[in-house]
Amino acid sequence: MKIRAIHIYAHDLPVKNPPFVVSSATVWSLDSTLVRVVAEDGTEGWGETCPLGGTYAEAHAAGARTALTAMAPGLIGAELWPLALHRRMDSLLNGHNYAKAAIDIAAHDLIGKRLGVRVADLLGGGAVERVPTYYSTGVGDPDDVARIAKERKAEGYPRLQVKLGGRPVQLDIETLRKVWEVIRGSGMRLAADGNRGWTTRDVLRLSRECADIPFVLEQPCDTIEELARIRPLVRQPIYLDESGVSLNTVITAAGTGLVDGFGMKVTRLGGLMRMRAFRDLCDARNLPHTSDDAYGGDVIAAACVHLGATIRPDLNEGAWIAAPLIEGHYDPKAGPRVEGGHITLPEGPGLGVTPDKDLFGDPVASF
Ligand code: 0XW
Ligand code: MG
Repeated sequence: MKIRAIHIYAHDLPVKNPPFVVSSATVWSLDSTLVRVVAEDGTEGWGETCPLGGTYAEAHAAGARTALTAMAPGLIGAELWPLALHRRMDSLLNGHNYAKAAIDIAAHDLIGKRLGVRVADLLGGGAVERVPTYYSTGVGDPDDVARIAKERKAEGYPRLQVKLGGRPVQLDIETLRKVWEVIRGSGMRLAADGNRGWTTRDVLRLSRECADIPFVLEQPCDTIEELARIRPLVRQPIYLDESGVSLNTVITAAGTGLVDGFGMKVTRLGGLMRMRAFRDLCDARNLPHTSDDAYGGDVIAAACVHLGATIRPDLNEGAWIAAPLIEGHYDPKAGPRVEGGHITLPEGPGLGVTPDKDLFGDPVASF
């Protein structure tokens, strides 16, 4: 199975009820990059990568397209099997996992379509059909966030992630306390995501003043060193998100006991092949984790859901997709959607979604 052609597209994704605010970024619309990979026999696979603006992570939308354009000529005629493909991509460009992820996802989609199996089965199987997700509130006024928490609890979400940070920490403490009043006793799990935005001083205060609330602290500070500093001083479990930039970092974080779990992004690790290895490492160390991406449409959402369906259920913190924040779908019929706090695994083969390519206009580059 070899690659015959690669088409690269740019697509603007406006945020529903903008802006979406996290401590490290405020976004009104997102610049997504899609790839359509065509095999020798004409079978097609889709991939997508969509950074959350320019400041959330070391990922740049136009940079993804430039990296893909640089690699694409060297990928024509390349083997589609993921390991061979990653080795070829690594021989063409160092790093840039978030760009390589789009090709990796398209390869999984294409192989699944060729073989007539779902991506979840390519990733090892054992998939649940109803995949848990979680709701991410955005940084907001404490009463507004508490109202959102109440609504999502009523909808059946098993987990809530409250975005905090980037403002006086007493507002974050007030938000967390108001949310807890609303969800207490419901069984809804709670994460406080600082998105790198707190100083160690602020985390220590928030941890102390919310000591009676069961929640996990997600990526509270910017650096691994700051996380190591607060680690023995807080009572709450710590999850690594933005700093988990590679399997190597994940192995160190898990192996040194730096964290109790992960918020993980498929594109940050370089796609589904690496995400599968990450899932298995977490399984070996009994570390809970998510299967997310920063943003993006139906293609990246389907990739997150397929991987999310295969996570050991007691470790599954949910597959996050941006669908609740986006108007419309690339695939109006099969595009993943959230219902009752869960996402139905798309039916195969491949990712189980067929984007309407007319939505994306002409490719920005074709090889
Ligand atoms: C909730 N997410 C997975 C989506 C947002 O883009 C940020 C992210 C996170 O957990 O940091
Ligand atoms: Mg996070």
